[in-house]
Amino acid sequence: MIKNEALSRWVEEVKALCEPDQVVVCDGSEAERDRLIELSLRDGSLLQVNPATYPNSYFHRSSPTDVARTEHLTFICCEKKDDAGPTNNWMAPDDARAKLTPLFKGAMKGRTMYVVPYLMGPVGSPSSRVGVEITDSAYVVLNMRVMTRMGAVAVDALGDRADFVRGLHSTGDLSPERRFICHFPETRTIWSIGSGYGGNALLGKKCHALRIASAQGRAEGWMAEHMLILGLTSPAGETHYIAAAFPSACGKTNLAMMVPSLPGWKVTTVGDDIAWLRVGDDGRLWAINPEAGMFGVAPGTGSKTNPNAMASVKHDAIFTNVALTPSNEPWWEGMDGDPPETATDWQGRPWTRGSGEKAAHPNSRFTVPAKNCPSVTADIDAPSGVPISAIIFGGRRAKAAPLVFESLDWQHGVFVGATMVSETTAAATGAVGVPRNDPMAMLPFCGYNMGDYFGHWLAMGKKASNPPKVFHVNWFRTGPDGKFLWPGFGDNVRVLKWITDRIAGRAEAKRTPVGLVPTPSSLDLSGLGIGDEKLPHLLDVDAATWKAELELQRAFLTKFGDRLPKELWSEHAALEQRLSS
Ligand code: GTP
Ligand code: SPV
Ligand code: MN
Repeated sequence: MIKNEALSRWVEEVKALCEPDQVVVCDGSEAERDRLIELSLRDGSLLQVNPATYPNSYFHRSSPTDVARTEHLTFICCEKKDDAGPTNNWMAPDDARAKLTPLFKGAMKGRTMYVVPYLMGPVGSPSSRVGVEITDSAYVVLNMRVMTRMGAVAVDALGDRADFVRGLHSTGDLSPERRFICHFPETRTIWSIGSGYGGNALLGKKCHALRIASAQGRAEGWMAEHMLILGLTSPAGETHYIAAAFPSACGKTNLAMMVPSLPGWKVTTVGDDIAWLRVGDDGRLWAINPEAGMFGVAPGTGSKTNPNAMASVKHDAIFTNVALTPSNEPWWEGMDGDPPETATDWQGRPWTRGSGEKAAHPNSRFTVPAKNCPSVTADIDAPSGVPISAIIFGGRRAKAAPLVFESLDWQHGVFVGATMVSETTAAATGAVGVPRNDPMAMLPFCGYNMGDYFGHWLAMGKKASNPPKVFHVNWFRTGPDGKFLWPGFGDNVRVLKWITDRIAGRAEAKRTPVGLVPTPSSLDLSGLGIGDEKLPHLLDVDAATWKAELELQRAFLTKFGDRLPKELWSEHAALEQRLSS
């Protein structure tokens, strides 16, 4: 059944280890989907949501202790600890295998072992890569077939080569005590056990397309980044592609499919979470989206904030840990209209409006094919990808970072990305709202030493004769009342407009120590009514705040010792100088 020899050998090895009752090699067909759904409805791992209003859509409730990525249980297992660097958890490969082998031994007894070949990236693209995930979860297979190009198409792309990424996954007993997400970048292998949650279990996504791919990209001269990709077309018909790196639950999906509030502007979606970038013959950076679906944050998603996401979830969706209304429709905080009087909460308990409890888990998610999204275009399947005009870094920060600023050049842009800070969110277990360094939004996802990673960014800028301009945004600055100063969502186009105007040399900017911020008149705020009062707060670069920031940056960069490129210390010194002059 499996023609590829290397794959067939590996499947036999895993079978001997995990001892499943049966092995199913997935082909990605509709018939296979129907079978998996039927089976999941029967064992209760899926419920059908109201087929009249949400055709072909299902609901999954996870174990209550398995609702987000677990960064403290995620490891980079390379031979030398220094190669994982100070920001990753490290385990020696032999130790990791010794620890996890007993957990996988017999783990699939009484279960089916699914072999899931998948292609990351457009069919026929030189940038695309093949992986195979072996899993004992039908929910994982159903999600992988949405999130990747799965089955026969991947087998074809692989041919008889042996260089596919090997991902072994078992839900084990779902105990956080026996949960490990281990990455072996040197052998391009992933071992994940004890979780069924997205980023821990859909191994094509964060494990392959970011942690393994970032290491592979460094070796091969390309980049794997936690970035959305969008196309922005002005009323005059000028199109720019923009890639933006924001940490988890900080607005990538929303920006990627935004409906602009400015008349005549149009946004198209290429990707909402991950970008693979390479230097094109023209010296520009070109990006593909390795994924084929979206695994989006549900809470906060409504027709006002994100109409394209609302349209996307109306059919062929999988909902995880949302609430269900009495009419069996999905519901979450921030959805349209009044909350229902009563609902079943994400843990299956009765819920009433006014109980003060959240009905949906803050990290509840929807899984949908990218093609469900009205703003997705054929660009997503373009083998060449799209040429990137601007890279935007962004964080969730109540203070410090202004609405937008432009970096002075590529090297300064790399420094801006490397010193990004953002408040933690529900996308990972642990406290929410705590500011932390999250370089390039890759802190949890870089598969090697981040000092070397910054060096790779600098090298890519040298390799590209025409690199994108680099910006930083912050949609989450708050005023004295603790409320967001910026309306966000569709109004973010006003910032994108300024960015493309800067690229075209049309917009004015004011020099500040951190970079170039818009002059008040260069931002199109027409019809917004936030002008005189809020704008100064939004654009303010406070010297005292940034001097404190400088010390936090120093402490963070020091961690990398001599693995930190000296250029970043030069940028730090230059910022210090600009702040004191
Ligand atoms: P991951 O899938 O975890 O990588 O998240 P993401 O970066 O794609 O974030 P997403 O777009 O799903 O947004 C996360 C949360 O932030 C949601 O609750 C959104 O409603 C909210 N959000 C997104 N954009 C904005 C914005 O411009 N302003 C405000 N105030 N909230 C936003
Ligand atoms: C994130 O946490 O950044 C996500 C969701 O995009 S997950 O796939 O779980 O990583
Ligand atoms: Mn993400």
